[in-house]
Amino acid sequence: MKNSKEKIFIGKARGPINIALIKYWGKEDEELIIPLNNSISLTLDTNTFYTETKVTIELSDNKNNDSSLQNNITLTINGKPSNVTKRIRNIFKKFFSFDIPICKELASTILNIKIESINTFPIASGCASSASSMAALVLAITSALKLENILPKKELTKIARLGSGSACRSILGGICEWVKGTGDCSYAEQLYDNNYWNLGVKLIIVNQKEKDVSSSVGMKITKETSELFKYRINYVVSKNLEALKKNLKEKDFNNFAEIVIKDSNNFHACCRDSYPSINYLNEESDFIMKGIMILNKLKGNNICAYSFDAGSNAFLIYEMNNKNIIDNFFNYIFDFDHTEISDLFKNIQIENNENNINEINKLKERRPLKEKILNQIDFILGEGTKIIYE
Ligand code: 2P0
Repeated sequence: MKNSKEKIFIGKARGPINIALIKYWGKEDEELIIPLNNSISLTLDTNTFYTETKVTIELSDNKNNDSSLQNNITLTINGKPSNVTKRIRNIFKKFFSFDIPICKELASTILNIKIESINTFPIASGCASSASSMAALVLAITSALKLENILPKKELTKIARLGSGSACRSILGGICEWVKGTGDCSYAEQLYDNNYWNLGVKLIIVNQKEKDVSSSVGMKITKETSELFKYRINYVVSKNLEALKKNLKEKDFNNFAEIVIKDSNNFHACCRDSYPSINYLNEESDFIMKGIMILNKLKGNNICAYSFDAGSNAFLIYEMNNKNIIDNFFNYIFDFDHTEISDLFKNIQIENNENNINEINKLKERRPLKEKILNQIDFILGEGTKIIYE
């Protein structure tokens, strides 16, 4: 301890969002954040949407050696002071519990800890801000304590889980599974890296407001009240997990998209079935779902999947070679460009006949006001949370 008087520990990391293909909803253990089911997700790139977190750990001047005194932790998000939650404290506690010299040393010291976080997206709008921020925090602490070559990735996913369940999947890149496990042995693992399958993801933002019911509260209500949810946990999820893994292995996009769409639908049906009923979706979400179902039907196979987290913003998933078709189709039905319908059919390679024209024009008549479509962001798969060395 004598030498550490001079020490100051600084680390920085950038964390991505992830979109669940098979959703996590419901906890077996609230405190340890153990889920009721395994989930699978895509980790997105950090070009536009990310959380960047800097952690500074300093020894406190407080001479009082009473170990019951809590460390002084401050948090700012985009420059504004924010609440330091019990979950954040649990993350630090976990780091200080390891049988590693620096961890043991800090565990017996009173510390001043500063967390400075910046994120680039609307908080609490179903854009997984807690996942990217908790993953970034865990890697920033790892870097500050120089533990990146000591703690295995699997351990880091377990720590991130304590901050927010879905954060464990954001630690890793590509396509990940959060394995429910037992006791404290719940972790995420990579199924495939980000180069395995050339998938793109488009996020269509139709709402930036904070959601009425947080995910943590929502999943508790669903678990306690929804009969349909019992069926999801006992039957639907395991069936979807197995099918999705097969589709991933075979890169079978047609069936992959069907499972992704059905799991999103099933999750939102369980929310609706809760008492009181929870609805994360809105009219614009419905329009986007309908649009994708019509596009897939006219194409004769699924080229685009949709998935909605606990929010009304749509995540569209497609193979990159079909990205232009999806762009053209949505630009047309949202009325964002002045394409003639005959040109649209050429662009999206669909037969230009009366039935198809009617179907698309009927859909377009129901389009949301342009100002309801707030933003569209294109992603590819990313590499997971990265330490930033300065
Ligand atoms: C998911 N969601 O798998 C699901 C789908 C939302 C819908 O994980 O209480 O913020 O921190 O563990 O991780 C959102 O829940 O909840 C979420 P906590 P979290 O991505």
